[in-house]
Amino acid sequence: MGIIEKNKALMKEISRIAEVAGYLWTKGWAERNGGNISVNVTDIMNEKEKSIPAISKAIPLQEAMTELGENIFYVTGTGKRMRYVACNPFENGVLIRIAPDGNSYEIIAEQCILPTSELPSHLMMHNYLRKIGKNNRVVLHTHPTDLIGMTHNKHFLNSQVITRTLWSMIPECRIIIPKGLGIVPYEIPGTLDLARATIEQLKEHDIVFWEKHGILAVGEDIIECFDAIDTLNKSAQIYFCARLSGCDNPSGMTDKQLDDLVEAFGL
Ligand code: 2HA
Ligand code: ZN
Repeated sequence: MGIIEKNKALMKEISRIAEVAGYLWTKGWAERNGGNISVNVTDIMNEKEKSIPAISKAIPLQEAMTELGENIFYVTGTGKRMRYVACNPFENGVLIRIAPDGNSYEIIAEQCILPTSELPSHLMMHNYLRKIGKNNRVVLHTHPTDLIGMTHNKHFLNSQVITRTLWSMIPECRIIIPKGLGIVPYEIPGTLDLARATIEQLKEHDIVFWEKHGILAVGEDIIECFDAIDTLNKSAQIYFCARLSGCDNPSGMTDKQLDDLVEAFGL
């Protein structure tokens, strides 16, 4: 057994990532290689584990990740499918270590698989969140069908409008996503422009829509990130069901009903 596999906390975290990858696939949100996950696991590794020899050469990053020097991340692999991450997280993802100066990274386990094409944008987000003092260890990106469908409607490409609509479909949504949603107009996937626009939205939100593409959530815990997206998608489904039931423009819960939740749950 390798040094990495002996770390029970790390293995538990990797199995939680695999659990969520399985949910993304069974939900139908992870066609082919859709979606990607990165989790900062530095805090659950000891010094010896953190300094294991690299299995790749240093791979340069386009921008220095000054806040992430020597940090270690589990990241899903480029072109890898969530349904396979679910059963074999180390054959479909890697542990990477950022160089002390933040200018490059190297792969340290288990196999030399290249990380997701969205790695630069994930790292930019981790770097930004660390800079502002947040302990958001997780960046989760996926393609939830119902939510993406809503971003095809121009009316919903407004943070306040889509937040109000989804909040008002079911009380849990107001409670579980208290900061609402950010919106990023369409950008080419995997680009730093998409990352920069997302970071702007992360100043006020933990969940950001990418128009006609998908959703990105940041947080401390991967299961909670999944739960938040799942709750939002459920709200979107209720919106569509309300329309199918004959209500052309479901108004949802009233402002007063939403405000009462803020008071009742101390949001
Ligand atoms: O990893 O979802 O946005 C595939 C994607 C890119
Ligand atoms: Zn995507």
